[in-house]
Amino acid sequence: METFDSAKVTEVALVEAQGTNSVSGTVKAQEGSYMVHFSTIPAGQFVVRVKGTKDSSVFQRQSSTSFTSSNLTISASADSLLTPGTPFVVPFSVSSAEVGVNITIRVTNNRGFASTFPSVLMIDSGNSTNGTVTLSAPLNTRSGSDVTLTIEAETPTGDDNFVVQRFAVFNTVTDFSAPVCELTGLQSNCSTDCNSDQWWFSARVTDGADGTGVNRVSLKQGDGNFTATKDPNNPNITTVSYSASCCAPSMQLQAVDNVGNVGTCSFSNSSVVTSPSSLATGTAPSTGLLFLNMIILLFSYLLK
Ligand SMILES: [Ca+2]
Repeated sequence: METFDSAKVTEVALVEAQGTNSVSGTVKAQEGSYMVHFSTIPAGQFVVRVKGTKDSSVFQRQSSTSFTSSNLTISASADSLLTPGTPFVVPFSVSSAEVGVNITIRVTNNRGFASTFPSVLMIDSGNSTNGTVTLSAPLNTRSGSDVTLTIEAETPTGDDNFVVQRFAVFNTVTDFSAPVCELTGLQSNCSTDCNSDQWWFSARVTDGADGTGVNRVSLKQGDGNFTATKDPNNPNITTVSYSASCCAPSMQLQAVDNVGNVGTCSFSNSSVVTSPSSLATGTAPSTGLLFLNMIILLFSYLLK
């Protein structure tokens, strides 16, 4: 164990993760480090607790990683800060008393971030082998949150062990709002025979003044004729138009900004509804739109 400046380690114990039993070790100070000897180690998972003194006050630390007694060991180390949008590489090392065996690797994280890793590692000579886990956090992951990564290794005979690492998320992106939709035109001449009639609308999709911009707009629900084009005069605006049979009076579109915030907007031949996910900077329907809706409602009422 490495020393810290003026700190003095007085007690090191292995504490059962599930339970209260602990095993104290014999601490022996060596040059710049401490050697701790344990006569036995707990069965199952345990953590390492260190007590000592620093500047005449008492301190206590506990390992964030739990261990299990096993012939297989796994260790990992990486930067403690993870930046979303940048692949985050966690090198790890597996060693075993057995040689010439395939070690199965399993990797999970509590945030559901995408990860890549070797599913099998071969220990041939030297009793150890290395691998890397690459974690990819979406660009719109908030700063200040953290992620817990678990890397587990298992031998063909069922001997297994794991290492747990926690990383803080640091993000310079501040756009957490989905794009919003604004109705710009609506025509709905739907009679009682919906088969012979069409409805049509146009809308503007924007990501707000502080947004990262609209990346893509797609049809999520509906089988009408859908187009989405970036305004040639203003790249911050995507113009959408949609026409469909009056027998299919509603549709949904999905708009994604440049950091992956997803908004859903719903439109129908009589009104416009935006979902909560795109309401962050949403605009209320304009008076003109309300007036138009009233005419449509009146129109459909008269037709009944
Ligand atoms: Ca945005």
